[in-house]
Amino acid sequence: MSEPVLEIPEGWEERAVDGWEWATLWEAVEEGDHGYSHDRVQQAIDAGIDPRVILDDGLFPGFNLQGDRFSEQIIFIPEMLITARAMKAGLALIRPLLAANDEKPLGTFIMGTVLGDMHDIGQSIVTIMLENAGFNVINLGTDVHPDKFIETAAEEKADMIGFSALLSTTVYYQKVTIDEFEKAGHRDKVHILIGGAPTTQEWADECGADGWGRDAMEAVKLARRLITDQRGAWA
Ligand code: B12
Repeated sequence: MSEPVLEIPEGWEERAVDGWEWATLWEAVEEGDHGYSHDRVQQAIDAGIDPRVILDDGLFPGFNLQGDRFSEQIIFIPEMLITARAMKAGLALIRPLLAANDEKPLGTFIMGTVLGDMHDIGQSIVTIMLENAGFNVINLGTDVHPDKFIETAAEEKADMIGFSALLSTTVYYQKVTIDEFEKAGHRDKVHILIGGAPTTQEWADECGADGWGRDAMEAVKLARRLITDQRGAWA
């Protein structure tokens, strides 16, 4: 077992502004200081730093360091949770900037983490990127029951749905939820995308999804490609 180290993003100085430093934010996210994380991200926004740069260079290094420690069982749920909270305090400020888009939405996308799974950082980032790309995204949060996905998709006449899962035990619910759409007679009305670290293209094929996104950028590319193919109409 190797001790995880902070991975400093290469070339971060060129992407920030003169005299800027990220070290205090890396440390704040690592230590779960959500108040500082919020304030430092606000300062970065005020200084005119690109929100994507704030996410990648400012917020992720400390989060990834703690994530690696969590995976190695050097830290446990309480520490990981406070780091996640600090990450989300920063994400909340970046979100409206990335999503500022007044044009007619490309389509309605329902996003959620499947039943039994509480992980939401990855799907929140995908949500932000989809909003930024022009989708109207309704995020149902975590631990979402298949019925809730179906009910919301019907209410909102969704074009696309995304199921996130981070646990090898919950990826199964991606298939269960897809099967429930089939049983309810709605499967042909929506494009279904899946994602989350343990998922693969093979799993997407096996569980009957229309696509798999390795990361947020791929999710956006996929959604933009699929939206051009109209599905059956909602009643
Ligand atoms: C943060 C975290 C937590 C936090 C979650 C906080 C939160 N609000 O999300 C807390 C502490 C609550 C937690 C709890 C647990 N966790 Co946890 N957690 C993690 C950790 C460190 C990071 C996950 C993360 O946010 N990654 C960063 C994001 C950006 O990546 P991502 O989610 O993969 O998302 C990207 C892509 O996958 C994709 N994507 C994601 N969703 C979607 C959806 C669609 C539609 C598309 C197209 C793409 C897409 O785009 C995203 C952005 O690029 C990982 C380990 C790791 N280093 O990954 C473990 C990890 C996922 N957890 C794990 C475990 C075991 C647990 C617990 C069971 C621990 C326990 N003993 O109780 C509980 C389960 C609770 C539950 N029922 O869900 C294991 C899972 C092992 C497995 N294979 O099943 C991991 C891998 C750690 C490990 N190695 O042991 N965890």
